[in-house]
Amino acid sequence: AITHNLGFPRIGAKRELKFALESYWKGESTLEGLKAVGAELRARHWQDQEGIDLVPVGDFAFYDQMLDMSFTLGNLPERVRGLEGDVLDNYFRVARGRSAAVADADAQCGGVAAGEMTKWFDTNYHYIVPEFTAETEFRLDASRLLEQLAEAKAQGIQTKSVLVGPVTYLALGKTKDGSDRLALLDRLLPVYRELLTTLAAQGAEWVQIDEPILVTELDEPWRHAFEVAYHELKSAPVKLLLATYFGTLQDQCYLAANLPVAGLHIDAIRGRDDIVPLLNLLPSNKILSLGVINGRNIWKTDLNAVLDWLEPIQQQLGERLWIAPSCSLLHVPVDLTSERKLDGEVRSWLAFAKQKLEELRVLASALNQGREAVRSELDANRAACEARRRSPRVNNPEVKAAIARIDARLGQRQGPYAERAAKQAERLGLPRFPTTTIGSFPQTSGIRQARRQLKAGEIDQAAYTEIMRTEIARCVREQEALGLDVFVHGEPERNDMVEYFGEQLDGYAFSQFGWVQSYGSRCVKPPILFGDISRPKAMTVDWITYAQSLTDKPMKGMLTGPVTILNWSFVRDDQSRAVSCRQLALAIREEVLDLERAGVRVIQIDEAALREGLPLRRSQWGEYLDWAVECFRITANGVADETQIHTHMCYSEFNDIIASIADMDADVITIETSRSDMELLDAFDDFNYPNEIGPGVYDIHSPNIPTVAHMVELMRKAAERIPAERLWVNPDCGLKTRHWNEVIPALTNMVVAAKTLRATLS
Ligand code: THG
Ligand code: ZN
Repeated sequence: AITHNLGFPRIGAKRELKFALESYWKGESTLEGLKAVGAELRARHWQDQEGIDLVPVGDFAFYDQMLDMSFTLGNLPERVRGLEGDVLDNYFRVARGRSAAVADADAQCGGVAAGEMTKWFDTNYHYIVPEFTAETEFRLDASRLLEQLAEAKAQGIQTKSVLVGPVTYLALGKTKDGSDRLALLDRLLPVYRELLTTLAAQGAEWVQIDEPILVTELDEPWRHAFEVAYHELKSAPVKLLLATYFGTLQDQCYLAANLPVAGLHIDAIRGRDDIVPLLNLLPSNKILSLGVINGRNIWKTDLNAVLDWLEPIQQQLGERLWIAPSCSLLHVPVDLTSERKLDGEVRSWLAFAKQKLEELRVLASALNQGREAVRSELDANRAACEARRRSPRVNNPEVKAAIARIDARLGQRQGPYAERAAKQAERLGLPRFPTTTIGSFPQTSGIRQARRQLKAGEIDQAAYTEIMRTEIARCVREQEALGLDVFVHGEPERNDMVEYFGEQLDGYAFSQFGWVQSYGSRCVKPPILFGDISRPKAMTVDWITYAQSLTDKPMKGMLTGPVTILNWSFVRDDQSRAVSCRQLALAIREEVLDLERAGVRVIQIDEAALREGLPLRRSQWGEYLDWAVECFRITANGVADETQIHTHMCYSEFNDIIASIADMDADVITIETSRSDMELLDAFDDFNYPNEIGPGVYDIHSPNIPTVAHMVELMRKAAERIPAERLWVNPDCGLKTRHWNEVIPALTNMVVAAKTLRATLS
């Protein structure tokens, strides 16, 4: 079997690309310097993939691979055409808004609006959405791909150029004028063909053309687009490997198997069920590439188990079998050997990008030369997998017993919303249109410095706690001065809302360098959920009770919900997500009850990523939402009627899941609506949302200070749909990425807006 890779992480094992980008954006380094870092990283990453037969070229991007494709296809938004500077500066204008050399690492506009960013399938990676109008024309700029191909060849690499395919490119874009983007296919295909011809002329033999949209439910016009596209491209003088990943082809197997391309790659982890039908359907001249190494998690592959099912396929396909990771390795950290502090036992179960490619080489040797050729590697792998299965660190009988005891009562509040609301009103004594914030206040450089010093051992835990308490006191003081109604402690002690809880739960491990690109230069370090989850001790109670001791206003307890923790972690592959989520739900529930016992009257449980976890296929949404909502209810609903439960969701385009959100039965939900001028509240026209809601009126993603008039206007729109007595006034997300000098005037205006509403709308 031939081995290949679909893509390698580009951020760098020590996040070199991130630091080079941010330095360039701050004006502290030159464009040449940045380009040199890019070239170095490409060269190093090709080196890192040594021993793989076909290595991806063109998977590197300075910001995003979809944006790269837009530039390759000459599809630049009108607003950046003809601006001066290097192409790369224009590229950053689309990626981040404004010009490239503005001294603020935060992505904000000033003149040029940034392209919209959205999630790449069900990953935590975000791409820049291609923009179309009925007039969009495409024009080839192959320079990036040609340069990188030349670089790779000079390095002696056996290449496979990587592109986003035409149908996925169109499907993931948006038209700005309501026209049909599929109508652009005829204009797009000649440019793709020219691109393939150009690559061939420079010696490209294989081109990987990514069409992950094939694992989603496609209607007839989009299926037809695949036929049209690949018949048009078949005459190009290259061999095309059509790559799908992240799911199953199901009833699109026949379509995928019969497109006129040289080979088909499928995700053999998530799309295992497609293999048998494909083996029957695939024409006998085609390559079948099986993605047998999971590109979405950090576990060692059970190599012996894979060989057990792969060997018969190898018998059948012979030379036509290729093997690879399931998808691009963009979604996993680079190198396990960078880790210095990981617990040795957990470490022995893990594989990051480089280790995954090593596994691929072992599999290929076993297939090509027989298992004996790699006996010691296979034995070591078997021992590691068995140790993991049996480890008492993974299996906690008490947690398993608690899961078995879960029943519906656990997720049921004592009284219905109306009764709770009355009791809470009496206890909290809030005005109409109560004001609050979502949880975090600015993460100042002082806070980040203290965290660095603690990690480096320059200050001790007591000194760190003292600095954080000082920050909390500052947040309380500012909120008093602003006149907000429900306070938060500001979360100075938290790095990331998921990592923070992962670090405190048993069953979680965390890495030092396990960064994964989230968008542009921004990364997350997902904690590793490896075992049954339990909470050794209270996690937030001391911070919140300290904050509450400084004020008479109600202080919100602030937690991340189980679904969000799950969706932003590397999770177990040895039990279902639903079971892992229930374990998290029970652990966070204990924290909720501890907060309540400590006298905390309002508890917010964020489910920022609940919507993000939706399966790619709508047919599976119901099942996911059932357990996701159940888990939230287990976490939240054990409290007395007098305790007010809040939740918060980001990117709340949730018209289609509004009933599930109502089922969560939180007393108050705060959502992101400000950017869409309350359009999101359209969902409430057809659905009578029963509880309280805070439609964000301050767009925290922008440095602009919202005016009183604007916020009053937004709330008036909201009041047309939701009774005024159930409305809250708040920003649309946490304030940790903003500066105090933005936050204070914005919140001052927000409080005035609430007072205006009380005076005029009551
Ligand atoms: N946490 C996690 N996942 C997320 C988000 C999050 N996914 C979706 C969304 N939010 C992505 N947004 C961001 C925003 C900012 C950063 C990362 C993802 C960010 N990261 C720092 C960086 O790259 O410098 C690293 C911060 C750190 O030191 O921990 O700024 O909120 N899990
Ligand atoms: Zn948010």
